[in-house]
Amino acid sequence: MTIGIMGAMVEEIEPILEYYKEYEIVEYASNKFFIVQNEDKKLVIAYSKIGKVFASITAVTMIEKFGSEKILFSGVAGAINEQLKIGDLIVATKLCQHDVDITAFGHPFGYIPEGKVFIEADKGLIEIAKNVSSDLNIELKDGVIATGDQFIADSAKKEWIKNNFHADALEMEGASVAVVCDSLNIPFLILRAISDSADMDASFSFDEFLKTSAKVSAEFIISMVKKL
Ligand code: OS5
Repeated sequence: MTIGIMGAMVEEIEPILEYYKEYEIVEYASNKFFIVQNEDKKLVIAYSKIGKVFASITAVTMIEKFGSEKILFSGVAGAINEQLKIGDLIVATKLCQHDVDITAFGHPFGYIPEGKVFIEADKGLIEIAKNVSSDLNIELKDGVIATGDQFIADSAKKEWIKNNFHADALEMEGASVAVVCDSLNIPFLILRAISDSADMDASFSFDEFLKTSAKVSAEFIISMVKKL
């Protein structure tokens, strides 16, 4: 089985590459893909670069060029739900694009004709994540993740996203990976560990906790791969 594992920033995949140690590097579409042969599984690991467009390119490439049959995303996120603290893990049950706005034509925020506001993640992969969390006694929350091409560092913007989409966390790539995988019928899971609270302190918190929170998420993904 071929599994795609992606992050947006190098810090989000570095702990995974350090764990597997040996890989072949294939350069394609202005990106590097790290290929690991792990017993019976082939892993295709990459960081996309930040945002929905780069994440979409990477997800499509993992599927169409490298034959990934499942996609796992590992990274960090800003918390919306006040119960989510720095380092806490959240797996997306469904994802939306908070920056899509064609409301001038009477559509709801986040809606594109012939698309959907929310895309559900694969229930089987979420179930495996829950089993890993209980086996390892690691707390794993689930909830709605909102994605947009904006680093949110403003309580009013965060509140708007919370009220419109009932989102628990926000980031800049997950929903685009969801759109790609949903369109191509590929099961996917979006896992994030909290790096900040998307408020006025977000950039400082992000800089402080990017590496540690990214590692929390990456280590969980490594445990999940063993169960696939
Ligand atoms: O990938 C982006 C989304 N990530 C999740 C996230 C988030 N998203 C939105 N709002 C928040 N409050 C969020 N908290 C966590 C994280 C990431 C955010 S964008 C960070 C950009 C930081 C940066 N800019 N330049 N560099 C780093 C240096 C650099 C230089 C060369 C190559 C790459 C990076």
